[in-house]
Amino acid sequence: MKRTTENIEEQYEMFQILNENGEVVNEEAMPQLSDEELQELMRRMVYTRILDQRSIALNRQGRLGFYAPTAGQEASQLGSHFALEKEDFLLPGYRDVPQLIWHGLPLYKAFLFSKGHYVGNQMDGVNAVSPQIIIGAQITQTAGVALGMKKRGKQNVAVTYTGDGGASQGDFYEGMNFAGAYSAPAIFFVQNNRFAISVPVEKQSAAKTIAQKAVAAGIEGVQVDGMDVLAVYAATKDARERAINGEGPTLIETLTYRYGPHTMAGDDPTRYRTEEMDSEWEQKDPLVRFRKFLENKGLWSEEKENEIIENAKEEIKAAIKEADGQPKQQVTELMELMYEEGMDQNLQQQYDEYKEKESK
Ligand SMILES: Cc1ncc(C[n+]2csc(CCOP(=O)(O)OP(=O)(O)O)c2C)c(N)n1
Ligand SMILES: [Mg+2]
Repeated sequence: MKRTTENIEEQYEMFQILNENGEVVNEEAMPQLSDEELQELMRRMVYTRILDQRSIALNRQGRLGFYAPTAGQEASQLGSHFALEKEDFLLPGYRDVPQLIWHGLPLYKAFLFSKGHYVGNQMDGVNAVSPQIIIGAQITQTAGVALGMKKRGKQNVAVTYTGDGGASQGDFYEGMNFAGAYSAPAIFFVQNNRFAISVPVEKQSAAKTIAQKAVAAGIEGVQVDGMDVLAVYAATKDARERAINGEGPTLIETLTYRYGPHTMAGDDPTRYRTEEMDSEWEQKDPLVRFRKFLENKGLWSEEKENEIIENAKEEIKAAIKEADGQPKQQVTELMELMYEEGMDQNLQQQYDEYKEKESK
């Protein structure tokens, strides 16, 4: 018997363009981006880092509800999103609010999502569904959305984001397999931040890379340095082009790290991560690396960055104020949103009771 899994990971060597010192190590893969586009990428990463810091503080003050920190994952989240078009459809996970914001979701709505308000789940005019909490559920949905796009002859892709934990779910295999079978224009984006809450990726799977899981579905798979915004952008751009050309879906695995806790609901990462591991990953920071690259090209300054930070703080302040000003949601509103018609007797009774209470 020939052994087929031996050394398979060698085919999925990590794709990188910028090393940890911000030096270009893969000139031929360098994406065609203008100076303005490069600066815009950095602006989005700086803005998102501030948004993360402010969201954590607001959560601690009790002004936000559910929040999953993003610092460390900016290159994976924003580099990939930068390769997409407005008409592409996003199916994010709970940590992927930044991509939704850059896809057009107003900031105050992102805050309302965090507060559990239904308005924060209404994606009017944004080609996306609200962030999925059920691990892996968005992956099969993505196959469906992508197939729909193909049947309608649209030149667009459906992109889903999940984590290493999501790649350990059954839905992950079903979704990729289905999309592969129909050559649907989908991108399955896995941010491998090494942990599913406290469970290390090594304990989730015997596969040495997540990218190689594409093999069984007969689709392309690539492992990318998730702290290198240019590599993530280039890999996503390539996947998008192939999908639109009818060449089928791609699985993109980014190697990344989440500096903060899993969510703000009491997770203590010191129980499952070492200080050495944290500092090893901080050396790879996506903002530090890209800042060096831009500075060497004369495209970045401290002054410019401070301006972005101040502007972000102002916008965040205004957005949280707007979210706070949203009328409190009513139970009956939630029921009306679920049922246009056909509430059963039991629900109708509850509806009437709440309607009565709310009118007082
Ligand atoms: C089907 C399902 N099982 C379990 C959970 C509980 N849960 C919430 S987040 C999480 C870990 C997910 O890890 P990963 O996919 O790596 O994403 P990350 O949080 O690291 O970004 C789990 C198990 C859930 N939400 N849904
Ligand atoms: Mg994870």
